[in-house]
Amino acid sequence: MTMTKRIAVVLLLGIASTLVFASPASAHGEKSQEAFLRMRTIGWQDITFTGGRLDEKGETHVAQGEFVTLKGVAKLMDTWPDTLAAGQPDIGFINIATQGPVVMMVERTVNGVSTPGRIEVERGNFYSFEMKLMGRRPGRWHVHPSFAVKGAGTVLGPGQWVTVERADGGFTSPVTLYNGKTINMENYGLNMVWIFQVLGFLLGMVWILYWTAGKRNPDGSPKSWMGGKRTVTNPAVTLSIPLNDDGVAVGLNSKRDHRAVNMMLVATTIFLLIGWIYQASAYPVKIPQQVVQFAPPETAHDSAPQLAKVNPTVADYEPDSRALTMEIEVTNISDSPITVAEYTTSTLTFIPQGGSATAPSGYQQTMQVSPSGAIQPGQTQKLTFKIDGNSLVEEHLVPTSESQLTMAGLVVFKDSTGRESSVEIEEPLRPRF
Ligand SMILES: [Cu+2]
Repeated sequence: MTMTKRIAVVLLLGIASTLVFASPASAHGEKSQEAFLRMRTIGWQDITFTGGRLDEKGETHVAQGEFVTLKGVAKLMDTWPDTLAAGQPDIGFINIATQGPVVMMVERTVNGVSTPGRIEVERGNFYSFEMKLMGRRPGRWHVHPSFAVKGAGTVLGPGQWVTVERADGGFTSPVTLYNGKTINMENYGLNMVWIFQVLGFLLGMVWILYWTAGKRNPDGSPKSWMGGKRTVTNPAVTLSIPLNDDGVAVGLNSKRDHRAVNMMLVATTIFLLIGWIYQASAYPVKIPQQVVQFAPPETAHDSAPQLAKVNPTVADYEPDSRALTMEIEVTNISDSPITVAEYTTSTLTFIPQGGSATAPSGYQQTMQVSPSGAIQPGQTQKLTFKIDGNSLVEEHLVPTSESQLTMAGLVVFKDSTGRESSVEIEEPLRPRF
């Protein structure tokens, strides 16, 4: 078999194997980041997906064009690791993470303010967000809230399966322009985009083929008008002549090549000129793409009085039984009795038995808190959290093989009047192997 044939067979087998054996991706890298990064960076709380219809598994169904609203609170935690590229995070972006443009972001607010783009962020602050999403591409998708920080990366909160069902007439995305005309964002100007893409591609192909395709006679003369150029077949010569020498003297290029290149230059210039004249006359009114960047106002979460002070003392993970035990000393610094409402870390929310908290159903777990009673004002109490670690294993949140053996997250307390406040905890995980 010749080399070319061999390559062709390999390529064919490759394509065939992806067509036959590959299954659609069921995850999208949400568990690939180190556990300590996901636990120490963003604290997710009260994540809800509303709108559409829930099926018996708790998954959301919407038709194309219908809305689902994703709400929640993200805390940029003080436990943010200094080792992350952005030692002091200052620019953030709250968004969703899912399998491509399957829903459309219709409106996003952060701390009650419309937020089309990125925001200025600060460690220790809370960001209460709301994103209105419109079903776009039919299919079953996993949608997460995400928090990106410039220089560091993106972490994901708990997700929800959202099935977008095909609607009669498909998906349209109407937008009313300044001139009162309504357009469909799904295909607006698409023809022109295609025409310019294809023409530009063809110009590029002419250039590439001119310099590469075709064969030469044994004596080195081209077999056809664009027979294989020596620039490609003689790289040793090409490399040994000076940078600004076109190599006519050594037979690399010819007068004919110069003519051909000049013709391609003229054609490309005319192409760009036509494009420029077309856009200037077809779209006379336009504004540059806008940057809207600001620091969101404070939320009730930022100004809420602290109810408790905590001092974590033990984090112990038993690999065989997968039992996680955490001990924390809690001091009630408020004026009424308090109890633990939840412990939230990365995508998971642990709720004391008999308690209730808001989190997507797939990410809600129970934990045993002992003693279970309320802590009186001024009192310091040692609490033990017992957590079934299977959900941690499932979410790749057991950091036993990482550079930082640590458990972190937010412990949320509530008092008898319903006031809530959260405290960050971070405790080295006692290694046991
Ligand atoms: Cu997911």
